[in-house]
Amino acid sequence: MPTTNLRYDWLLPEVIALFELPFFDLLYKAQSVHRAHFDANAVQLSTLLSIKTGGCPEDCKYCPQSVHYDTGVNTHPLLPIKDIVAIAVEAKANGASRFCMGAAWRSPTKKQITQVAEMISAVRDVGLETCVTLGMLDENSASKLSQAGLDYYNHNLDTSPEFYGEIISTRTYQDRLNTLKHVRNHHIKVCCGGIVGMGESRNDRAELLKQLSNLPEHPESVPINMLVKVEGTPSMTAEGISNFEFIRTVAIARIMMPASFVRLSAGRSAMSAEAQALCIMAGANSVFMGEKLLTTSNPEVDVDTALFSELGIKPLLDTPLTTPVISKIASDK
Ligand code: SAM
Ligand code: DTB
Ligand code: SF4
Repeated sequence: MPTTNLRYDWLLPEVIALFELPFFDLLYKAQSVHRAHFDANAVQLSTLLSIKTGGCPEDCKYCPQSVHYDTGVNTHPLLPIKDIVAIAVEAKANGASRFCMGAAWRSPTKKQITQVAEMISAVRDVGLETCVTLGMLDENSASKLSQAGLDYYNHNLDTSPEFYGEIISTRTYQDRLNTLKHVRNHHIKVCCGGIVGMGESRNDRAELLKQLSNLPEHPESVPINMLVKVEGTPSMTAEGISNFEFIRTVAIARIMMPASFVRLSAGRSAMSAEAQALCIMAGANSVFMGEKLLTTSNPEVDVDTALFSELGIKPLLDTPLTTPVISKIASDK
């Protein structure tokens, strides 16, 4: 069992120094940390479903679901529970261990929380872990979701506090931190990360990672999203980052939050198999499996299965080495 002392006191210059390491020194460091905490040949698989799409009143500049931008997204109200269960059953058959449901809301109403609570119970009955991302939560909503048996709540910090105002004006960084606090208070695991490639600087990426790792507890799951550029969103014209810079960001997330699952999240469709393999080598050990994220595309299941098979990677049930590892080989199914 690793005897890691998790750190919550990272300073920005230390994070910048990691970014400035020679690429292979950084990868070696990240792989070493990864191997000390996880099976380096196993990746946790989550499946994502948009249960309510579009029409969101927030103005996140990257998001195709905001009402502020004309993106032609196919909007729909909350899906019926039977449709959700059918998709969850298929996700399980494809090897997913967690089912994540996203709704384009600023903050769910009491009625919406009751509806989502029923969905959580139904998906748990399928035998999957549950994660939802519904926007801002107050204490009461977090409590209701916890009672329904929710495993994870996804709510991202997205970027640094300094760059944040360039991306979102309808809610503050502090609003996000408050939601994370409410989720923690009700013992729901936290899934919290960000997006890169939105025109932010390396300092902003470093500051995002510093904010995440200096939270009172590290998020159990840290999604690192590469911006998916969607026509009609203001971020369409943002200056992106190279795959190497993305891989560095993943590696540093692994080093700073050694016991957390780091998810190679949005953006895989535009990445080569080799770039994805380097992300996994750098310590990414979770992906979204299934051909769609919320509204944009993700690699086909067959393509992912072939890639994981080529790399000798097994699907992992969400269990770090600190407790007995149970990995499931897809071919056992
Ligand atoms: N409305 C909820 C919220 O913002 O908390 C939940 C859904 S929202 C789509 C979840 C996360 O998806 C965002 O915080 C952002 O990090 C990520 N995301 C949204 N659009 C994206 C895009 N075009 N590219 C990459 N990541 C994106
Ligand atoms: C997260 O950090 N990434 C996922 C999930 N949490 C909900 C969402 C990615 C969305 C990509 C754009 C889209 O498909 O609409
Ligand atoms: Fe709404 Fe979430 Fe999209 Fe922001 S990221 S516009 S809150 S759905």
